[in-house]
Amino acid sequence: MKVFFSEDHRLHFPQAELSGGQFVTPYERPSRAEYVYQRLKQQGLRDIADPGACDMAPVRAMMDPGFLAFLETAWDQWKAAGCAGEVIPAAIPARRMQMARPPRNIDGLAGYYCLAQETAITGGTWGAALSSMASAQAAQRHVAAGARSAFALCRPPGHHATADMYGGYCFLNNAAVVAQMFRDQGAGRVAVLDIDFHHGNGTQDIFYGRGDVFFASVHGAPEDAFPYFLGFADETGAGAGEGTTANYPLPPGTGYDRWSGALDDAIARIKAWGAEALVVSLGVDAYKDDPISFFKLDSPDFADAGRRIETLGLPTVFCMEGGYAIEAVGINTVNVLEGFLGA
Ligand code: 6XA
Ligand code: ZN
Repeated sequence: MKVFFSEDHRLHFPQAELSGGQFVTPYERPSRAEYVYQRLKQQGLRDIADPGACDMAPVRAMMDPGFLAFLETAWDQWKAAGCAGEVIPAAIPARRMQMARPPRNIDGLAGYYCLAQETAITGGTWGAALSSMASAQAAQRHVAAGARSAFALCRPPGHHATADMYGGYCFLNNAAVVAQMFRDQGAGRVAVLDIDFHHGNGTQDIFYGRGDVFFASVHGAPEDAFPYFLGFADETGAGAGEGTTANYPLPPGTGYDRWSGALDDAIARIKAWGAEALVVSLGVDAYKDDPISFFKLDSPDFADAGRRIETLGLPTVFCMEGGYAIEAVGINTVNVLEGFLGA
């Protein structure tokens, strides 16, 4: 399986993440990607290429122009306003406030485009987000050219980002752009299968009203887990998209038996629906020792999950999402890929 990976992910490493009322070193840190990279090489997955530049056309076609301009200039605006630290807005529009008027003030503007305040923007964030997207796009092109599968070692991750909001460590939704690229190139029906511990609210939101992209997610129940406000089982799509969203929220302590039952159901739904290409949002934070999650998967379970995903028989792009048990992130991620490959 060919891997796409850009060293530019290192450009994004905020000093601070807001967690439990404290600023801590971000869980989403560069060493995560380094561990995956090392493990890939160790296991003989050595066909690793730099993706080159991000193609902005599919990004611009999907994302809100004001949001993209904000991400690109947020750091400079923040510095110009005399702010000393990293970009973390104080206020986010809440119930009954105006959503149609982006503020001029950069603190207000950041709040306008933010969905969760743990995620800081730095001078390197935009470049890293573009490099992450570039890896996803290169993986998609590789599969579109005939390969059965490819792995985009994306960092920062993407599945929480909507067309106009960042947060949950995500800025640009890599998986959503990959799905749309398959559609643009002629696939009639594309599925996104999100196995990250957290609900892929951004991907769901982008495709919620559409009948051509199926979104399935197995995740920590929103009553108990970030992103808290989306990912319930009764969210099934709207309008033309009715029936093309499938959520499997699961409670604290969920182990592989129950988790894999949900995965099997999601796979069956995708198969019955008739997807022609598959994008996997590959987070490994369902791992038992993940510091911010509450499922109980063990390392061999990830290989088994990869085997099950393979049974769909579809052209498949894997996009890296979360996973924070640093050393195990490499093992668990590569286990999914090896399971898929039947290794
Ligand atoms: C921050 C939780 C962010 C979760 C990020 C993640 N309070 N998403 O791993 O998949
Ligand atoms: Zn996650």
